[in-house]
Amino acid sequence: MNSYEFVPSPEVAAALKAGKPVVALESTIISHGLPRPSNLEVAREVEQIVRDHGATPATIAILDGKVCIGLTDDQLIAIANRDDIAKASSRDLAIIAATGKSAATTVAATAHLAVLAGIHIFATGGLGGVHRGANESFDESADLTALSDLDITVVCAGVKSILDVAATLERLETLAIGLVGFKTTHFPGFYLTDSGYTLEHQVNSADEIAAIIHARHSLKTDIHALVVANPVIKEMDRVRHDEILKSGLEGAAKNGIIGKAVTPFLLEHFHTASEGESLKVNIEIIKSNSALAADIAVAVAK
Ligand code: PSU
Ligand code: MN
Repeated sequence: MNSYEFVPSPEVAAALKAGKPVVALESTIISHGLPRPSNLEVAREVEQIVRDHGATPATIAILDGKVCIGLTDDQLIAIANRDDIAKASSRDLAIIAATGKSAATTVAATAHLAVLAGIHIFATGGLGGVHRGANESFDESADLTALSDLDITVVCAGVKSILDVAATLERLETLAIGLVGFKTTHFPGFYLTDSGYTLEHQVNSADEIAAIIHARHSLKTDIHALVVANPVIKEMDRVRHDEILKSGLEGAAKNGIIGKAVTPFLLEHFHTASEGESLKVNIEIIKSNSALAADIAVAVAK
């Protein structure tokens, strides 16, 4: 017997049953990654973009102990505005669910629940990864280990530029997570179109990615995730970016920010210090990734 409720929304359940394309969307970006009130506007817009591209959006979260695969508008409002929404990685899911609490899900937790629900395409902003100074702090996002174990294709704008990009790329390789650049061989750095690191593989269309997904299945490499790195078109001013990153890292160290608080702290610092420039870029990223994820889901379902 399930001791918790696991409920796809009627829209998502119908799409999955009919074999129609579905795209998973994470909720931590809504609760902890974007400021109010743009977080709710963006969450709604992103769902609409997925629909406009022919797929069904499934924003994933836990509300009052209920595991939700696809949210109603009231539930989106709750994730965006309620003050009791935790940030849940995979390890927190059962604890939040069984104790009747509420949480937004990170990339790791969203991907886990998506696969459990039968959804294999996922759009997010930027993946978590290895933090700068991780050789001492050991701060590496659980996104990486979770994705090494899940059959899912994640569309993202690379990893956040707040991270140690080189170390994250090494970990992606070790963890057998596939990596392709969308129309680029430059690994994107989230707010920046080019992190300075080169990608081995470039793909140019959703159909090409669908072919890779089918081949992954045949070759049984779909036990690990595939990451599609989709660079943002208009990046942040680089000089400003580097200055803000420096002050953000100093602020985090000075204030003793650790664990799951690090990423939200740095993102918030960026949005405030750049007077909204990083926010604009972040919103573009999530919109463009959602559109591409929907195109891929449609191509896979053909
Ligand atoms: N990308 C964004 N905004 C975010 C995140 C990613 O544009 O808020 C979130 C994702 O949920 C990701 C998480 O899984 O940050 C990583 O957190 P951590 O570094 O604590 O693992
Ligand atoms: Mn961390």
